[in-house]
Amino acid sequence: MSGAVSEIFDPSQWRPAPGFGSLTDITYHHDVSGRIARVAFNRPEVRNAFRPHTVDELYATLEDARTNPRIGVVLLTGNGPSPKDGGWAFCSGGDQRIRGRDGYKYADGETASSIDAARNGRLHILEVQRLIRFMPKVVIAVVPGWAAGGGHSLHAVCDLTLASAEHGRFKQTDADVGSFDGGYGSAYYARQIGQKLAREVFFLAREYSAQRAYEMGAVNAVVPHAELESTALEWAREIMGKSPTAIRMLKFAFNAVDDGMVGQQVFAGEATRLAYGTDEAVEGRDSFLEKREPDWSPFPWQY
Ligand code: S0N
Repeated sequence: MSGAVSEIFDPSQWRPAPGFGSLTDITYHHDVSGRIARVAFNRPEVRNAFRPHTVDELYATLEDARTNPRIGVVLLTGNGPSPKDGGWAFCSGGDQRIRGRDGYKYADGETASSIDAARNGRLHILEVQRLIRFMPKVVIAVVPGWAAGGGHSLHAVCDLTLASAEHGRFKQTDADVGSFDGGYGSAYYARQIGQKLAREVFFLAREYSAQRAYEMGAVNAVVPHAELESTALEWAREIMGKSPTAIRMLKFAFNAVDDGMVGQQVFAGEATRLAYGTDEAVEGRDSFLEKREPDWSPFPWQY
């Protein structure tokens, strides 16, 4: 099918997002209404593992979706299947061929003096996690295959997860490869499924089917593989029928209890934005500008 980036991608529903023609590791589309974004890992030959460049593209596309006022839902997924063996993946985390002792093994043509020391060893996938977490839009992990390692953490930080019944697989390999996501990937994940189960997932690094992940509370729905993306679009369209302000405030309210002072700051910032739209706040501003005492008399002490 012309324009297809993945076997279960329907090109009639999507358009390439403008301004992102040179992406290599990620594909980025807007749906035909221009209100839903699809961001996909595009390295199926390595189970959609991310290298630093992948994370750069992931961040840029998600940031574009965040700042597009027409977009309310982002589908985060992985293209597939692998041309090598037909395997499917959402994302298998950090590309272990790139990772070195210092977190960065030189690519072809790079030398110690040619790489940017300021970028050396950084784990900017955590910046992507925060972008998903603090984006005032709904991010749905659409899991067509493996969610492993840092890919498992990404699904955990997304607002919702839909998984392929046939190919969806979940595995937290961090302890197998000497890696650990000590933030949203583990602590917040434990909030989702409970401490005992989360510790099992991390300490034993076993494989879980989509159905088992659903039973554990880590997945919202298990969907026949061929219908995964169309179902995700249906969910997204249903959410797009809701109040943008209500969705934004709800997401930040859900976040606040686990995000400490930052969670309070984000929620309170949105509350202040709403308050600025009231006549009461306008009176406060105008009284200052007009060098007079504010007149609060029209505004009751509501109860
Ligand atoms: C996903 C798994 C379970 C799939 O198993 P399956 O289906 O048996 O396929 P394989 O034969 O294993 O894989 C097919 C081909 O894909 C390659 N590949 C798979 N995953 C990766 C990967 N993460 N990095 C590089 N290559 C990968 C395989 O090598 C194979 O290639 P060929 O055909 O050439 O042999 C299974 O593949 C698996 O367990 N994968 C590893 C999962 C993992 O441990 N990920 C890393 C965990 N940690 C993190 O992600 C944290 C993030 C992070 O630390 C980080 C961030 C940025 C930069 C670097 C890092 C870093 O890791 O330090």
